[in-house]
Amino acid sequence: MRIDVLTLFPDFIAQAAGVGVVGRAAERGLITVKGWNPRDYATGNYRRVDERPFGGGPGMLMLPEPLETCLAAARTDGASGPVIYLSPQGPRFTQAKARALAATPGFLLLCGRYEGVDERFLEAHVDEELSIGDYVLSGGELGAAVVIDAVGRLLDGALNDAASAVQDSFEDGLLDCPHYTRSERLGTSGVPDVLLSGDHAKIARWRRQQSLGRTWLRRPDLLARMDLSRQDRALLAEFIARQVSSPDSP
Ligand code: 9WO
Repeated sequence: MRIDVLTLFPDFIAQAAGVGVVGRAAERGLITVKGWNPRDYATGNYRRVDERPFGGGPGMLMLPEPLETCLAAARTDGASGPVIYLSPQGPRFTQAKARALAATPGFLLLCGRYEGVDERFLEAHVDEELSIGDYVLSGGELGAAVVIDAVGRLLDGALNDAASAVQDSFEDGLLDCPHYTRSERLGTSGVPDVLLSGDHAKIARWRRQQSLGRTWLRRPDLLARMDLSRQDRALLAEFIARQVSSPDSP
C-alpha cells in the first residue's frame, strides 16, 4: 500500500509513520508513506503557501496553486487513489473505514493548516473528507497520523500475531476485555481466577463475556446496532444479572 500526504509538516508524518507496528510494516515493505510539502512547490522569493481570505476576517488560507503543483508532482511520482481531506466537516473515520482503506492499493491525505483550504481546490481535487472526532485541531496532520496508523496496522503481515488483530477492540464491534500481566511485583492478586485456571475454553468464554459486558456498560450505542448470537445474549444476560446483584465488582 502507498499513502501520499500533502502537508506543510512532512517530518511530523514521517515520525508518526516510522514507529511501532506501522514503522515495522514500512520496513517489511508493506506500506510506503510519502510526504509532499506544498512549500516546495510555491513560487516567488517568499515561497508563500498562505493568503488572506476574500470577504475579510481573521487568519489565512492555504493557497490553491502550491497545493495543485504539489498534488500533480505526487501523481506524476505514482500516487494513486482518492484524495482525502482531514477535516471536522467530514464523516467520522471508523474501524470499518480503516478496513475499507486497508483493502485498497493506496490514497492521498490532504492536511490543512491555518484557517483551511481554498474551497475551489477542495471542489476540484478532494474526493472524500474524514473527521477523526468533534474537535478543532491546528491542522490535519494528527488526523492523517491517526488514519495511517489505523490502516497500516491492518495490512497483512503488519501484526506479528494475526490473532491479535481479530481480538482488538472494535474488530468485532465490541470493546476489549480487561488484561492482566504476569507482573513480578503484583503477582496474581486481583487477577480473576479463571485466567489462572489453564482452562482455555473457559478463559475465551470469560473474555467474550467481559467484552459484551463492558460494551453494555460503557458503549450501549454500539450494542444497540449489533445482532448478537444466542450464546452472546446468554453471556450478556449472565453479566447483567451479576452486575445487578453486585454492582461494584469489576
Ligand atoms: C476554523 C476557524 C474559524 C475561525 C478562526 C480559526 C479557525 N480555524 C478553523 C479551522 O477549522 N481550521 C482548520 C484546522 C483548517 C483545516 C485544518 N485544521 C483542522 C483539521 N482542524 N481540525 C482538523 C481535524 C481533522 C480531522 N478530524 C478532526 C479535526
